[in-house]
Amino acid sequence: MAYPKILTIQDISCVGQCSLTVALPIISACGIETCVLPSAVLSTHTAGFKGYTFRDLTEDMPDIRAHWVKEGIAFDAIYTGYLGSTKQIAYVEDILQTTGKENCVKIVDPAMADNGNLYPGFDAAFVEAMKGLCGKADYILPNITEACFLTDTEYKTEYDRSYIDLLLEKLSALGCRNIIFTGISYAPGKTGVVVYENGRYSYYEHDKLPNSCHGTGDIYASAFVGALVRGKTAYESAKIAADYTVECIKATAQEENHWYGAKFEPVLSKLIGALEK
Ligand code: PXL
Repeated sequence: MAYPKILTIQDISCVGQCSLTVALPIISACGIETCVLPSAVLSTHTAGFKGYTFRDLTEDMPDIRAHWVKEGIAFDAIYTGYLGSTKQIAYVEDILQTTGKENCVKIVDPAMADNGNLYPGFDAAFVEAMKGLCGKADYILPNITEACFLTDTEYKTEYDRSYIDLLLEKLSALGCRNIIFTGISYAPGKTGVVVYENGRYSYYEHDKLPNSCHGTGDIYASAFVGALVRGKTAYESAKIAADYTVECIKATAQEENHWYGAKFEPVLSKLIGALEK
């Protein structure tokens, strides 16, 4: 791709270092023109802040899509994250179908759950709709909780390879060809990412840091998308994104007042450096 143009659809959490405030700078830093479609505007993200505002932008989507189609605007890749409503998922499917160039790469991060629970505001109907969206993607990036909701499987914190294989099989049955399965830990002190491409399994393992930060799923997915659209393989992109996310968590360590997100900005140069290799 000469000068790729990507669309990312996810919320603006005005404060909180997640979603669009992470995806836009990270993908832009990868040298890619990044267009945005906000799914909702929140005063903060929903994980830890109380009393946040939530402006649902679902009903703006059809007109925005229609304008783009009229203008002949089309994207080389479309990457979706946190979406604002169940109804919106149908509009997003329409956007995937009508605003992607030929061979448009479709990446869906089913950002809806973590640590065994759905995020506030999501319900079974949202999960059902998300299963359909995942089936239309070239790549999905679930964590274990999201994989369990998408496949009606019991959530476990202790597991072995057979549990992960079962989840991969069930996710494939939704129609997802390539699965980037994040936060998979087979050994104490280690974690990693499974890259499952057309039934082929590979695994990139790295140290698990003692601290964890909110928003690292969005950092990971954005870096993965940036590397993939820059022409790296899925495995290389998964590795680059994992190494970058580790750097972001390290940069945030020992900061009690920075519990709401990860300091991804000071280490952006490391991501850019990895892309040049
Ligand atoms: O990082 C995922 C995310 C995105 N957007 C909003 C969220 C969350 C996770 O809690 O609340 C609004």
